[in-house]
Parts: sequence; structure tokens; C-alpha cells
Amino acid sequence: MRRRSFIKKTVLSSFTALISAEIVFGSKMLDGYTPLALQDPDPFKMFSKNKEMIILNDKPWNIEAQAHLLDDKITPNSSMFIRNNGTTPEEINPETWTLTIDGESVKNKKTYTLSDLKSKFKHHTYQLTLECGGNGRSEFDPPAKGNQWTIGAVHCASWTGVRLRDVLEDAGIKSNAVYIGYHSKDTHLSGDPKKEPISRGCPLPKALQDETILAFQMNNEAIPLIHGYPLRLIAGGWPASVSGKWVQKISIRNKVHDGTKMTGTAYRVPCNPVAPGEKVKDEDMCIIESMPVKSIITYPKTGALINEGKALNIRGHAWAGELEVVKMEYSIDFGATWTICSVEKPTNRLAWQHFSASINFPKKGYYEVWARATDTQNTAQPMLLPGWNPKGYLNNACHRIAVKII
Ligand SMILES: Nc1nc2c(c(=O)[nH]1)N[C@H]1C(S)=C(S)[C@@H](COP(=O)(O)O)O[C@H]1N2
Ligand SMILES: [Mo]
Repeated sequence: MRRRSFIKKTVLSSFTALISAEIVFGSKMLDGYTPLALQDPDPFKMFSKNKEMIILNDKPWNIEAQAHLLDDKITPNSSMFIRNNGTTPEEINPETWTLTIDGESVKNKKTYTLSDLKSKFKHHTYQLTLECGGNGRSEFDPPAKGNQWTIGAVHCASWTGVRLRDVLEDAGIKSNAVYIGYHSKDTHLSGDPKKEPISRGCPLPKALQDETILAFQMNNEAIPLIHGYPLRLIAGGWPASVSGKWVQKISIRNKVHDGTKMTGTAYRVPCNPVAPGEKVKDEDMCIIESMPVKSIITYPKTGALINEGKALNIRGHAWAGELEVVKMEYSIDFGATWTICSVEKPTNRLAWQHFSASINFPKKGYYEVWARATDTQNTAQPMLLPGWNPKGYLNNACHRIAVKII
């Protein structure tokens, strides 16, 4: 048998310094072993994400997709962006998990176990587009503070759960109710248990829509922990921050919910356009509701090389918040002319729609393929950055990819 060889004293003392605590049985560690505290967590393995996902921050975790990773019609977990405001809750026991409905405007405060929710109310499945309000922030100038999302903070998964409306009505909604707010189990980065990392909500009519659900499944499986296991509020078409992960309480409010990140510049934009960099008074800021019309080219990947004379088949998705996309176009001449793409109807309301087109290029050279969606109110995506706002929300500029005909 090979003799165990123990760690060298010098290595042990450097580990001790790095951990800044005595490693009590440190002298018994095997040579070549790294204490867990010093092993880098592998986020790709930890969250089962594609290795091409881009890590913007690890405290808290913020990870985005690249356009080509979003090619599936229904986004798999491996390509779903992660946006945490605080620390992921640990030790979740679905047997003891409860959801409480309370607030000024609840008739009877009620608490449900997960099995109550699952057995008492009808189950519904919807594909729902969730886009972070800050998706595209990286393009704003002057720059906006916050995660520098490019294009990948959006996903459309299939969510199964019960209607929030059915649960709220079971508890009873008083006639003075105007808003709902969620409270969740994740903890504030400071560790202060009195502070919530985020507690947002939506006006009652949005909460009562058919597609607003309390989900316990994502893509037909239990929701991955990082995406809100065991229970998540899903409100498609609105900033994804409304879709509270790890939800434990929904308050029916008699006023606009005033939880963390409902006020100031958080998820609010100037009610009227302002000049870039301008200071905006608090009372001139409005809460973001439905997200604007937008699209993404998911195939090919930017940088594609295409042989001359060969048509290029592009595809991608388009969405328009509460509205539907009625027209999809592409341009290969920087927007001078546009050609219609085919675009499918959504599987259900608030699901993204799939578009495709076959493009012929006149000759060899460098091109950009730009995509532009138009919604039912005839609003089209701007070609370049839309209105500047202090926190860099709602960038719905046209997505474009570079291709070379060789
Ligand atoms: N409890 C809780 N819910 C949350 C968040 C959070 O930090 N905590 N982040 C919100 C924000 S800002 C976004 S964009 C989405 C991200 O969802 P995802 O991580 O499942 O992609 O979750 C929302 N729900
Ligand atoms: Mo977000």
C-alpha cells in the first residue's frame, strides 16, 4: 500500500492565512489537497449551465446567455440567465414550505402548504417570456450602474403551477385592493435578516391575469433552486423582477407595493423622456410595467462565414410584453431597406414568437443582419439605443449579427 503523504507545513500555513482561521486538523490533510473553502465553486456545474454562459457577478450570482445559446423554442435551464439580488436560500424543505396570503386588502389571511396549493387549485402550463428590465444596459451612455447585461438576460421557459388569481380569490380580495407584493426566502447580501434583497409586485389586474401563476415546475421538472425552487411567482411580459423566486408570502395591498426595489430609480424610468445624464425628480419616475417590443437573432452566431451564392437561413424570437409581435423584418443594408421575415403566433399569450427568413447576399463581403419586430400597436424596435434613463432599463434596440460572405 502507498503511504499517505501529508501536507507540507509551509503549504498548511499559507492555507491557514487564506482561510484566516486555524485549520484544526490541518496537519492530517493529504498532500495536494485543497480545503473546500479555497476551491473555486464551478458555477457552470453548480447551476447546470452551458459553459458559454457569461458570468457578470458572483456575489450575487448574475449570469447571462449569449444570443446563439437561446436558439431553442423553449429555453432549457442550461441557457437561462440568472439574476440574483441577494443570497440564494439554503436548506429548502418542500414538505414544510408555506405560502401566506396577507396584506391590508386580504379578506382572510391564509397559509397554504405546497401540497395544499397543488391539490386545491387547477394546474396550468404556459410558456412565459421573462426579460430582466436591465437587459441591454451595457450600451447606455453615460453608462448606467448595475450588471452590464448585453442581450442575454431573457428566457422563455414553460412554467406549470396554479393561477395566482385562484389563490387570491380563495383568501378573498377586498374591494380596496390595488396591488400585490411578494416576499421571498432569499437573504440580503449584508446578512441582515431585517433587510430583504428584493420585494416587488404588480397592480391587481396583472396579478389576476390567467397567465400569472405560482409555479412549482419549470420545463416539466421541479424548478432549479437558483430559479426559485420550490415556488415562484411568474408574471410574463413584465420586467422579470416582478417574478419573485422562492416566494413565501404575497401581500394584497391597498396601495402601490412599497417593498425593496419598488422605489427610487429601481425598476423605474422617467415618465417622460430626459436628456442623457439628466437628474430626474423622484415624482417624475414611473414604475416599469409591460416590457417593450424586442427580438433576438439566435442563428447563426455572429461572425458566421457563408459561401457565396448560398442562402442564409436566420431564425430567432420576438416578444412585446403584454402585446403580440405582428411583423418581423430583417435588413442587410444597415436599415436602408427592410424585408419581411415569417413570424409564428405565440403558443400562448406572453410567450415569445419564432421568426425565420432566408437571405441572399449580392456579393462577397462583410454584412450585418439586423432584425426588427413591430407590435400590435404598430410600435417598432428602434435601430439604436432608445431613451436614456438613470438605471439603463428597457434597451430594446435591434439585435444584429455580423456575417461574411466568402
Ligand atoms: N426572490 C427573488 N426573486 C427574484 C430576484 C431575486 O433576487 N430574488 N431577482 C429578480 C430579477 S431582477 C430577475 S431579472 C429575475 C431573474 O430570474 P432568473 O434568475 O430565474 O432568470 O428574478 C426576479 N425575482
Ligand atoms: Mo432583473
